[in-house]
Amino acid sequence: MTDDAYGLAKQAGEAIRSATGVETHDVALVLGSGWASAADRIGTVQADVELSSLPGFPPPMVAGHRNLLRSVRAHGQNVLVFGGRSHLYEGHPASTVVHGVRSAAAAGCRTVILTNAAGGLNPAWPVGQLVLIADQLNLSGHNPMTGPPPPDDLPGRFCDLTDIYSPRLRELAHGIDGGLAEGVYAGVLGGSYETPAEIRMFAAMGAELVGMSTVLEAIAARHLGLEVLGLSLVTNLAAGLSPAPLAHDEVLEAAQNAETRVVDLISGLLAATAP
Ligand code: 8IG
Repeated sequence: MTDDAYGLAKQAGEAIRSATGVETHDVALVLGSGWASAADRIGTVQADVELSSLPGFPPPMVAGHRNLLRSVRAHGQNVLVFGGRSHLYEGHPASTVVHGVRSAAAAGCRTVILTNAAGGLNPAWPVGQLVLIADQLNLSGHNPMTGPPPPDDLPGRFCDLTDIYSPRLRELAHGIDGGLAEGVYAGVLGGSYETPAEIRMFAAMGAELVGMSTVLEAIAARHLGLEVLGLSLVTNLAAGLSPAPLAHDEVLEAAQNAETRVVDLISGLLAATAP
């Protein structure tokens, strides 16, 4: 990634317009692990683009859907679906991690839905629990707003993170799915999972979810004035919390159960936010 991260995102935004043939996208949807199949069912595919063919996106670590950028028409909106994302633990700088969100903004998006799989710290949540991110702890040691200031046509050097996760979108989401929980997401650098002592520390700090993504993207999105919704699927209890290892079929059942709800939730949100 060059020093000119904003310029590169602008180029990628242009490349998205020409590669998809869609002049303006409205909503970006970033898929975390376990979220891929849901996204195939939210609307009509308009175009598929290889993510790594666009300016600023790194070559794929593994081949497959995670390298796919898909333009979907759903509920009167043009949705830009990112099949995968870059993580700090892969060795990417913060500017690369948030490049998708900035490119989506440059392609016209005013809303971003960030999804992830996460460890759960709330003992009341079973595996398969869907959780709206209410707020976050950026414990990654990185921030996408370090480095050269944004160009003059973009918002300035600092940005307010009060209501980083849109209260309006959370309210809409609760109205669509009454079974959604809410919690604070702790975003860590990763590589390793946590020790039980670290999980006790995060719990004392107010975290109910822990994962290795999302927090930098949410900061970059808010900076550019996007409305952000964060959704976590609890796929494991955080270290030290699980009394007994889960049976594999319980996990599969939980994931399957979540899939239909995820499609309904995202479809409902797209319908509710349509212009
Ligand atoms: I899925 O327990 C998933 N991602 N740091 N800790 C961290 N990331 C995660 C976890 C977890 N589960």
